[in-house]
Order: sequence, then C-alpha cells, then structure tokens
Amino acid sequence: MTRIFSGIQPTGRKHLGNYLGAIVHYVAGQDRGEGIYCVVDLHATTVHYEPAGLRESVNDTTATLLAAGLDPERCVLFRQSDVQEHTELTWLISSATSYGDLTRMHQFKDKSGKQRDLVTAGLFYYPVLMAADVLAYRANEVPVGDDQRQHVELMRDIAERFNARFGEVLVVPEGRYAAVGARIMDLQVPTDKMSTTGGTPQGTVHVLDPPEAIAKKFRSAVTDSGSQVVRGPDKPGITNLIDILAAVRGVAPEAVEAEFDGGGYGAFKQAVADEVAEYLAPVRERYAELSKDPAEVERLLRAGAEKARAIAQPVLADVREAMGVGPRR
Ligand code: AQP
Repeated sequence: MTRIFSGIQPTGRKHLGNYLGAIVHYVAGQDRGEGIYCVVDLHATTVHYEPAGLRESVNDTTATLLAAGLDPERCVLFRQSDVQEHTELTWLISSATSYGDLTRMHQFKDKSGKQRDLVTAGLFYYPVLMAADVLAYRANEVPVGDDQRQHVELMRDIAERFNARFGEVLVVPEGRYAAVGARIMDLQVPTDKMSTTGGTPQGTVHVLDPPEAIAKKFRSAVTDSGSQVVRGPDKPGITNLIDILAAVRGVAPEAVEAEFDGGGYGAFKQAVADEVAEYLAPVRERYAELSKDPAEVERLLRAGAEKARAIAQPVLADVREAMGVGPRR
C-alpha cells in the first residue's frame, strides 16, 4: 500500500494556499493509501516565535486538519516533537547530506534575508529535519505545494546517497503536487505566492475567515487589463482566480474559462467569492466545535504519536545497524 507522509507548520492561521495545495490532498490520501500527517512544531522553532503560544498553535492547526476531514481512525495524525526518532534521524542522515546542496536552498535564502534578528542554524538545517520526517516512515509519496519541490529533491538525494553508502535501508520518496492549486498566489500581489509570513493581509484568505471577509477579499482581488476570463502569463491575477475556482470545484481550469469567458471580470470575481466562502464555511463550523475541546485534540495527538513511533522505531533501528552506530542488534 502507498504510504503517504506530509508535515504542516503550526505557524499562524492556515491559508487557502495551504488548503488547496496540501490539506485537501492529505484528506484524499486517506482513501488512496496509508496517510501519516504531522504538525511540525520543531520546524516552527527555526524562526522567531513565542514559546507561550506554540502549544496552542499546534492545537489550532490540528483542529483545522480534523475540521478539513482528517480522521484519526483512518490516518496517523501526530505532533512532530512527540516522536524523537525524527531528531535522531536528522543527525544520522547528516552524514549523507551535502553541505553544498543545503547552501542552495531557496527557502533558506528567502527566510534568512527576511529575519530581522538571529538567523539560526536551525533554519539552515530545516530541510534535513524535513527529510528525516519523511524517511523515518519509509514513505513513498509526499503531497506538498510547489514551493517544496527543492526540499523534496533534497530528501530524495539524501535517501539515494544513504542507500549507496550504507545499503538499501531507506525508501526514496516521490513528491506529489496538485495538478491545479499547487501554487496559489496572493490576491493583491498575484506574482507572489500566498504566504503566512510574506503575504499581504487583504491578499491572504484564511481557512477560518468568516464568509463575508472571504468574499470581500475576492471582490477586491487585483485583476489585469482586459476583460477576458482566460489564463495567460500576462494575466497573473485572473489566472490565479481561475486556478482557485478550478481547484475548489475539482475541475480543469479550461472548464472554468469556458463557463465564464465573455461575462467580464466583475461577475467572475463575485462567483469565485461566493463559491470559496461556501466551500470553506463547513470547515470553519467544524473547527468552532473542535476548538471547544482542546483536551480531546491533545488526546488524539498523543494517540497518533504512539502509532507513529511504532512505525519509525524499526526504521531507526535499521539505520543505526547499517551505520554501525550503537551496539550490534
Ligand atoms: N501558496 C501556496 N499554494 C499552494 N500550496 C502552498 N503551501 C504553502 N503555500 C502555498 C503548502 O502548504 C503546506 C503547508 O505549508 P507550511 O507547513 O510551510 O506552512 P506555512 O509555513 O504556514 O505556509 P507558507 O505560506 O508556505 O509560509 P511561508 O510562506 O511563511 O513560509 C506545504 O505543503 C506547502 O507547500
């Protein structure tokens, strides 16, 4: 059976890019294979953060995932720091990681450039921890947004180099990117991706925004010159809105173009506004219910960690054995 793994940061409120690029594919993964999903609190410590709010953010992000349709009976959902195999494997696979490759990671360059105070070694090492997250489960598939391609390539290189040096111990995973929705753009600056830290407030649609706020953001979305509802490199605003509606409906962008072409931008924006607001409303309602009981969310996370550890422990034992680390088995 296909084993699917992905991690999500507990930073801030999740946005429509996270939802369409990743979260809906986690939910679909439950029907396609064995889904293992992790809220990556250790990754969140690599940039400036408030320790007092981190546990709450983990709880909130978990409640959002449950509200979106993750079912702890049908997947493994847990908190990264509960399974110490992730950090141990990070160190062990370091010996199969190229320093030069790490220096070429775009995300490190972007984020270190924006850090106002300390640029931590943790931020530099982020992709190795991400590789360990996936490799600890011998996952075959990693559903992520387009911005994670370079990190997925790195984890594949690490797994291949590890296996070449120490024997066939790790599975080389494949990235899985949505056909539509893998790169949702900011509604105000449609040449930049929608982002938790780098986006504009009006251009970032949060999953938990009230329906009126969502509709308002779409109505004020930046569009392009012209009036045709078609995609094109000179039309980043309209292209983004077409992709969003196609992803929400689960259809090809061509179907959206065919339906709305000739109707003008105003009517199209209103339709996207209404459909996205309607699409996210049930998630917001379920989240409101779940967030009343943080103790239950915590219980689910701990139970998930037990299941995750049971999978990761034997993999770590194989890695140690192959590397000659610790006593012989
Ligand atoms: N704009 C996006 N379009 C499609 N997918 C996206 N993802 C992120 N942005 C987009 C995907 O969402 C998943 C979870 O991302 P994360 O854990 O990195 O969460 P985050 O840090 O809060 O999200 P951002 O917006 O990516 O934060 P910034 O920009 O501040 O670093 C991943 O699979 C990601 O690819």
